[in-house]
Amino acid sequence: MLRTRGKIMRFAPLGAALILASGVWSAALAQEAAPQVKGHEIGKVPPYVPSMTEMPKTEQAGQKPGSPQLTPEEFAAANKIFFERCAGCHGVLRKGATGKPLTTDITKKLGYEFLRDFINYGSPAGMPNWGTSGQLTPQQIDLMARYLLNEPATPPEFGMKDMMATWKVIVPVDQRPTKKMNDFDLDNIFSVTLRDAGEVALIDGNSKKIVTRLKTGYAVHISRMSDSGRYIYVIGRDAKVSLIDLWAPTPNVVAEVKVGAEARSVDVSKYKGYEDKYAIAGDYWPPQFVIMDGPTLKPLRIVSTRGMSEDEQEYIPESRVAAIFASQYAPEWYLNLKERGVVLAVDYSDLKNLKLREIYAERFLHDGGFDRTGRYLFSAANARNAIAITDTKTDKLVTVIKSGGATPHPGRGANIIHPKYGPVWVTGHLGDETISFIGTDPVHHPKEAFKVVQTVQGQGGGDLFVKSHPGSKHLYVDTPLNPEASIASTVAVFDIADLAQDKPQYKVLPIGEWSGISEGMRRIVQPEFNKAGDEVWFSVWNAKSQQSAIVVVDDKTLKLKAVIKDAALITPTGKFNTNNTRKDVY
Ligand code: DHE
Repeated sequence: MLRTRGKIMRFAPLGAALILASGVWSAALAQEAAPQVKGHEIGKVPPYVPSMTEMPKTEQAGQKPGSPQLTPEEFAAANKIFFERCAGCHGVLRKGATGKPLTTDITKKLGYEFLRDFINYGSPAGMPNWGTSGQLTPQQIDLMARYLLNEPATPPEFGMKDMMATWKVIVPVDQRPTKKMNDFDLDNIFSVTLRDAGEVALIDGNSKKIVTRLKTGYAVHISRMSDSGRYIYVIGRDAKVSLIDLWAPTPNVVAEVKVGAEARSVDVSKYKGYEDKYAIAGDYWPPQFVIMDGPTLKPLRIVSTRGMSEDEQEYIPESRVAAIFASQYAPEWYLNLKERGVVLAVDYSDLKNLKLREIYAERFLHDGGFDRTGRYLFSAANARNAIAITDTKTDKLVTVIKSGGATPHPGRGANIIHPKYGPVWVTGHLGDETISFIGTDPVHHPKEAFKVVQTVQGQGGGDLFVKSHPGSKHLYVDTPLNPEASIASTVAVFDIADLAQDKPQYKVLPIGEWSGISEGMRRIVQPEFNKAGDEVWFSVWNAKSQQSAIVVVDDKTLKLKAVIKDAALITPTGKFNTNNTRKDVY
């Protein structure tokens, strides 16, 4: 199937999750929104809507006169719904992030009826229709509207004592193998997130067989590799970090620790002399990061990320740690601090006298990746439709540019050599069909450097990840969150040479159909190359109760190569090839 231009699919409901609350959730908006509330129907809430999947223990805030009274049982029930369904967008403290602020000065102005209807029907700007989609009952909606008229509850902090209470070394370092004890090609293992099973499956990239499945954190999210390639660090949304030893006869979890109530990111020290020494995890709640001993996960140093926003320089009590990147130039990590819009450089060479450098970038930073040289870091401020570029050699912001589309969502992005513009870093967009190419080479392509040099159209909105490989002549663009099943279950592939044209064609790979699965949305998510760069793996992501799979495509011929199916492959999403993750190949 060839298409010149994708169907333009504005991506209202899901883009919601990442649409910025631009400060004040004003009365004007409320008035405008009210008539649209009724009759606005959207599909089931998609899996991308952020959620606090594990409810932190919270105290009921003091009820003020004039606020609807909630019994302790009602408060507990409402709190659970809020943390599971709402806090990811609106923030734990309800100050707004990707969703509108819901502090009582605002909710009281909006009033009970407006809140009730808004929760019920959702909004075209992205609030899910919790009532009409059948996910919340009318009683629950009534409860949530009353809950929002009360002061927010603050979940507790999570300091060293709490962490130490959860820290377990399952196999002490001196009882671990001193050499590799198996025959697996450890450079070509895929650590596959089985999201709703709270497990990762390690799949041998050569035989395509499941080596083992390991219990990890709840709603497990990403895997990262130690610099030596021996250990995999996995983080769950419940902030549990699991350390997997690939040298064991059958790779196993050798240590674990819970570093907060909610987290999304983990990484390792990669600078010369610090290989495998430290790990770092970034929390959503409490807003902080934790530096751990690499081989045991013993928490060593916790740093709060609360502080001032980069723009108005107002205090932000909830500034979540989104993506983390390890520098090759210095013993440093770069952290995207979401709500503050700060790229934080953390120098790990001296944990006692920790050096932090705050780079003011753009608010609502989320994911991102390096250019192919590893020098320039591209961080997506998705709710601001912007990309902040940091020079990790000089530790300075290069610039912030508009991404060219709505809600950039690169994952790590993709690096290709553009036939006209030289080395470029690529991002797709959650909110529309735009794929943007940004020049990355100020030496040989100074005119193009750090500018969007081209935008092309893919299949539609709902893209999460783009991917290429130095050995590939293709660029893959997924669209798992597009509401149309025909787009969500397929992937667009551009021939890089065709980008020389103004309107390059792309091929559509029917991955969902190739999987042989006929049920469900068959969302195709996260292209990932094998070590050799000649195969691309795609997850066919269905609901927990349905069959899912991994489909492997031959990168040269774009033909189906293999389908990996197993009853245990429950909701596979991210797949982290050990070599490519370790060496930042994307
Ligand atoms: Fe992710 C990366 C946060 C939902 C799959 N996701 C990231 C990163 C962040 C993030 C901050 C970058 C980490 C890094 O590089 O250090 N993700 C969030 C959320 O806050 C969000 C929107 C909502 C939530 O409640 O968690 C969210 N993410 C999802 C999903 O629903 C996905 C599609 C399926 C899943 O397994 O949860 C998903 N996120 C991924 C993947 C990556 C990722 C596969 C890593 C991409 C890579 O190539 O490195």
